Amino acid sequence: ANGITRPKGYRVSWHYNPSVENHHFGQTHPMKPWRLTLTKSLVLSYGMHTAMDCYVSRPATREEIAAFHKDEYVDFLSVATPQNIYEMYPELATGPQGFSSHIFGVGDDCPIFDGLYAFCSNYAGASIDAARKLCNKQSDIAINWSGGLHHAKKAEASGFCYVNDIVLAVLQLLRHHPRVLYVDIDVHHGDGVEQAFWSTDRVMCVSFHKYDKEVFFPGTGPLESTGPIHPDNPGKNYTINVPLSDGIDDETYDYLFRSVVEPTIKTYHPTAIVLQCGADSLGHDRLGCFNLNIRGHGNCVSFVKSFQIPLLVVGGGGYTPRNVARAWAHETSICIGADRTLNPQLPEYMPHREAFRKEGFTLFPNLGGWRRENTNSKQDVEKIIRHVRDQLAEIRT
Ligand code: ZL4
Ligand code: CA
Ligand code: ZN
Repeated sequence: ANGITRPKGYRVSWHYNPSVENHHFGQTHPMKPWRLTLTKSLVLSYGMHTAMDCYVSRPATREEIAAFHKDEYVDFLSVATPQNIYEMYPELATGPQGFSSHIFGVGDDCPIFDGLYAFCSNYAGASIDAARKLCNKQSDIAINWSGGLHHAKKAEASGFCYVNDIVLAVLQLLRHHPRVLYVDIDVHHGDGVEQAFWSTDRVMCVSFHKYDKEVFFPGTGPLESTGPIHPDNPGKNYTINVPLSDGIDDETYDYLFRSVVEPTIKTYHPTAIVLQCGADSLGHDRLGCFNLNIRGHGNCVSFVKSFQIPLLVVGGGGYTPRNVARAWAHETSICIGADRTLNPQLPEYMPHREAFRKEGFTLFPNLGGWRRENTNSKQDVEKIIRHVRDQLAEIRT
């Protein structure tokens, strides 16, 4: 009745534990788990769940989290509460306005909130479950919109990320897959994933991001940062960074994305791909500075999907909740092959429909041409493409 059919010939799974919605970083903190509630609302109201294998994911175990994170850090995350944190670390009480401490990265960006460990283990468990579905070939595309927290380090929370579910999922994929490609379209640099796999040629990391050292978080990811310098290090040239300036539009992004990702896949021959779909690269994002529309963002998913390589799709940033939900619902429809049949007007009856009133209840509001113009010149773009082409020539064996 809703026009959604199961995809013929391939399987899509959706991994989610609604308990992640119950956690709050704090009143004015930009990270709102509410965006996940809205995403779920759209996915279910469009009837897209009928085209996927839907799993309520289980929390990641301590051991699974410790596959990447340091034991002391996992211990810390599992016991820290807003009540005991100042007793354990009195230094935290004296931090200045806008700080990040040296105590496992805790601070304004990464506060200790009630149920923090349950939140972390649940979003991480969903990514690990999704990776397992790909490994045992029960899914061709596995989706976890609550994951994609790419900044978390081995023993440090960073940029709203505590546990790096992407690294954990990639480690799972590496048990069965010789080469994993990681592609990151969040407006921020995927530094945590890059750092974790810096010295290996079994994972190739590609991040597109706004780059302005010392001004835009996290300040890493220049074009020249391509892996270890030492010629004997296997990771040399297995990192690709695409630094961008404000205001990039759909057309420029699409051209650049295709020009980087296609030769990367054709050179590296990944046997699995992880796509981080951070929605803060959309126009009108509270923290972002790009001008992408929902369709422009979604074109990246369509393009990666077209290679028909086992694909793990995760969320990430995204700070204007209604647009995050629009983007991830649209991208779910791309994964199940229903993007052409989905009604661009939102379902008449659905939970939280009012949240979408401002742009007139459409899935595709105009998010371009906002706040800032495109400051990425044709020359900047061509320079990036040449640099990537030369870099890939180095790894061709
Ligand atoms: C906030 O209003 O650039 C945190 C963070 C908390 C509530 C009240 C505290 C007020 C904006 C951001 C003081 C806040 C000062 N509250 C925050 C260098 C900074 C130090 C911390 O999408 N201050 C750090 C992180 C980035 C910095 C971006 C993106 C994650 C992802 C994947 C992470 N950190 C300067 C900022 C607020 C806050 C308002 C904020 N933090 C905006 N940008 C940052 O890539 C999920
Ligand atoms: Ca990125
Ligand atoms: Zn981001």
